[in-house]
Amino acid sequence: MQLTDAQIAQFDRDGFLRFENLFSSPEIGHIKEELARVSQVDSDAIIRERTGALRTVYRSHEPDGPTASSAFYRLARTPRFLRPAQQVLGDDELYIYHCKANIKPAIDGTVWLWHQDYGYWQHDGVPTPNMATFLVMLDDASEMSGCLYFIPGSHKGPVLPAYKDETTTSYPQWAIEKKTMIEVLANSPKPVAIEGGPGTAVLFHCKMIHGSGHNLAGHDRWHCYMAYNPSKNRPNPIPKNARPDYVVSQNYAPLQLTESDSLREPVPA
Ligand SMILES: O=C(O)CCC(=O)C(=O)O
Repeated sequence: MQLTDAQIAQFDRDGFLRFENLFSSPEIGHIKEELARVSQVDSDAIIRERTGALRTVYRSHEPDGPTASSAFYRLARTPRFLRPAQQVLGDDELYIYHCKANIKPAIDGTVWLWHQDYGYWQHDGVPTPNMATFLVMLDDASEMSGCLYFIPGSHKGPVLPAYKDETTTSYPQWAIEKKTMIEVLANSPKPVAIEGGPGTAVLFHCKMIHGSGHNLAGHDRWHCYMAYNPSKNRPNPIPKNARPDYVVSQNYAPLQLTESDSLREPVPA
């Protein structure tokens, strides 16, 4: 899939682009089956809420490892994701910084405080904020079920002061300081609720200010994320206490665009 000049200009202006029905229902069904399968394994790459409910499943895009899935391997490389990511980052040599599925279960699934992804990734040693993430909705994402909110155009601003929040949820998060965030909200365009149905995809910039609320709905809100980084922008130096490979991948080999766009094709031998 090739973005038009108008789409690239829109990404540059707003910091995100939406793609309705980028994946068909059978494709989403297949990804969900695979995610349900890998989320049963016992692995550090699976993060739980304090209640014990699933929060995040990492690293399903590689050919090996306990959470590996051929559907996610293909999703990372599909031209529907990879080509637009190459275009907005202006670089054909991209690798997956991390792949994760945020489960946000019905009733139990909790908040992601306001943050910028690069607010974490700078601490991982990534030299420049030239990264982008594709999200695909696997369920209905609504305000009730804890959809994301974006502040349009916020990727144009600075990397904001953040603190490591270790109390709000089970997973430590670099969150934007409260005082700063209140000022940002008072002086920015209204946050946009990123609602949509299964198969909707959204590409967003790593400085986009975003967050999401609790899932109050009676159904899960599964989202899958592929974060793309140019190989030349890999963490350098790698910090002494680097986060594990499932969250900050050390496989910097550029992904190859494939002719086949099928998520059912097996991982090559
Ligand atoms: O899945 C969500 O609701 C938010 C996830 C998020 O913002 C992140 O992982 O950086």
